[in-house]
Amino acid sequence: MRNKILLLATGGTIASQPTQSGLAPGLDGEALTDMLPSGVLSQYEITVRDILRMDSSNIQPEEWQIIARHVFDARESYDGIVITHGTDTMAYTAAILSFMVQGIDIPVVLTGSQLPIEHPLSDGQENLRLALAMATSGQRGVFVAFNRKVILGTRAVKIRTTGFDAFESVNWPYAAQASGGGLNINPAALPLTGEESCVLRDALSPKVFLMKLTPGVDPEIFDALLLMHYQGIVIEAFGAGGLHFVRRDLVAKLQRVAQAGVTVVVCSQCLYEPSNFAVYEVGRRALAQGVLQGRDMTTEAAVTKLMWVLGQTNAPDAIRDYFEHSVAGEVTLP
Ligand code: ASN
Repeated sequence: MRNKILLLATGGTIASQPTQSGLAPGLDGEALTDMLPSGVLSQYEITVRDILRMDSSNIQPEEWQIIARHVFDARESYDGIVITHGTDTMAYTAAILSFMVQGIDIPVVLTGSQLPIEHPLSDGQENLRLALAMATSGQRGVFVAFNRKVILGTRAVKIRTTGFDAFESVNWPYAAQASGGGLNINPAALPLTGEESCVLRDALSPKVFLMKLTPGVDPEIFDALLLMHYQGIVIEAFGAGGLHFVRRDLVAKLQRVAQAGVTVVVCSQCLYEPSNFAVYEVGRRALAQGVLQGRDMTTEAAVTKLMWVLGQTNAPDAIRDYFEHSVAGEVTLP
């Protein structure tokens, strides 16, 4: 029996065509699957649904909720779901979906390409084939399939603007890799899942700001964020975990931010390895203000997790508890 796959098309470069104003998504999901060889297509029973037609730079929390709803509603009717999506914000969509449909018991696989699928050198067909293979693997969870590698949805980061090797699995092994031996799944890289059934938890707060520190940044920038009613701030701090308090005292400002009820999560500007703000004085002083540690989370996972957590609760203890647990494989705890 052929595997039943739902393909949710959302646009992106894979579906793009040249227009007078530049590349823009034009192809629907049917046109994407038509680009695959008939021998590949004959192995699946694919249902196509065009849910968005956007460059992923335009995909925002409202679109995440649309995608999550489609995934949730379809989960019992298909063996797997493939989502074609632009690469630019695919890692954010993959991370937030991992939180919103946690516990889903089929594979949900995002893919796209660096060149439009109609381009003679496109990576689109290959990525789509990989996504279809992963979608029939029976492995539960949300994944990104790209360039013969499959990455857990909460660990993907886009690292290249044009190279076909556009995504990396950060601080986590690949969930699967395609080779001459077929699709090799790495069970150790799959999310730990309980037996709980999947519930759609798509509430979130879009009022989360990401701040990348630069030496000498003026602490008053936080006052502006308070005035704009931000509820959460992710700080990409320096190295293993530090921020400046000499002359420009970010630590004192964090105290004000905490008093205003804003949740702050600190992580590192370094892409690889965990941060630990308990090591240096410049980090410990921040921790003393009640900030939460992002540890080895990617920025994409930290930002979307904070948005999602703030949609679930506004109780400080409950928020802290979420950050002391892994919801969908996004963090390695000590
Ligand atoms: N701008 C495109 C997008 O994210 C980039 C891509 O898909 N390669 O929609």
